[in-house]
Amino acid sequence: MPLVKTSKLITIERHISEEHALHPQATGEFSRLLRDLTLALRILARDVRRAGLNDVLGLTDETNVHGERVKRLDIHANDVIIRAMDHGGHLCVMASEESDALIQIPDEYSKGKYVLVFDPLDGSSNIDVNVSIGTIFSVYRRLDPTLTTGGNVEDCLQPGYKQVAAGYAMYGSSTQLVYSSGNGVDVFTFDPTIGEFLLTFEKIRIPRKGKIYSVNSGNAYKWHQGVRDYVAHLLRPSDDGLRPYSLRYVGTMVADVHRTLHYGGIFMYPADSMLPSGKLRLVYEVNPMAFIIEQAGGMASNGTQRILELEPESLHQRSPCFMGSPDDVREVESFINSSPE
Ligand code: P6P
Repeated sequence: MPLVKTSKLITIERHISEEHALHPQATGEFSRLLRDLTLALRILARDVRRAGLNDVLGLTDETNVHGERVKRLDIHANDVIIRAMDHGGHLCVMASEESDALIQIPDEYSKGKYVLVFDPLDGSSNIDVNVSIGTIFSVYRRLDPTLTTGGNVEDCLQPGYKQVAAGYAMYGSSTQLVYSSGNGVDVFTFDPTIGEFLLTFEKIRIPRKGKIYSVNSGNAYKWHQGVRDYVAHLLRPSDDGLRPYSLRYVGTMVADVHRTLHYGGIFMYPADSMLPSGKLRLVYEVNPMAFIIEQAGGMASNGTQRILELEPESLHQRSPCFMGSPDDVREVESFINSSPE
């Protein structure tokens, strides 16, 4: 699918302010929130790129809320985002994969009408082998905009369709920021020589159907029958040449979804007999990525329901996810729904 590569020389700040002009009732507070967030992403782009030289690698002796040993870069990324975002007066509360509890805005700082939830460094298991990792974020309005006090957990547990904006940074061969505030998906590439994110692709549209599926096949023996039947279907050659599909799996959600967004196909992390809700976290991984995929014309499902309509019940809850080209997601849903399990 030819990507709409733009010739315009536009920084993300200019782009956000132009989008802001589309919402005259907006106060500019949202634009300033995104400006602060891109500062944090610039810092993380620098630090991830230099991670090997900064001796920021290696394990800490800590584990996070999920019992996973936390790499020092995870903690650093979490701290950078919190410190960049907690004093701007735009947020009433934050939540992070790396923080067990809510992140309250310190008393000395004013509280705003937005909520930020994020995964500071997705794909941490790939940090040491220089495989792409990323930051995922999502912005909501607080439930009661008349309040000027700190937010609460309900502000962070809104269904994904209420997201005001979402996106991710991918720290790979270059650092790219993929972002949507509900007006389509735009891609910005970081130019470290000038310290700016420059608009690279405008209003990306995902292909209706792809030829790539992305899943950890090592879990196949634990999948529900419908998912096993679907993958077996993808691998059976068809007369029209549309099958077999190719398997591509990085093991960093940001990288696998980024490829799916550009090339089409499907990314999956299904539930299985060991993980009945899958592995990926609904609030700060699955919902923001589902928002991006839908804004690009794709679909995102938990196998039976639209991801963005799920009502989160806890900060760190997990959700099965099937996201990507609409024809591919519909096909896996049909296999799941017609399976006896
Ligand atoms: P598995 C990385 O640890 C992560 O949270 C996601 O970025 C990625 O999609 C998934 O887990 C990979 O999990 O079980 O395939 O290693």
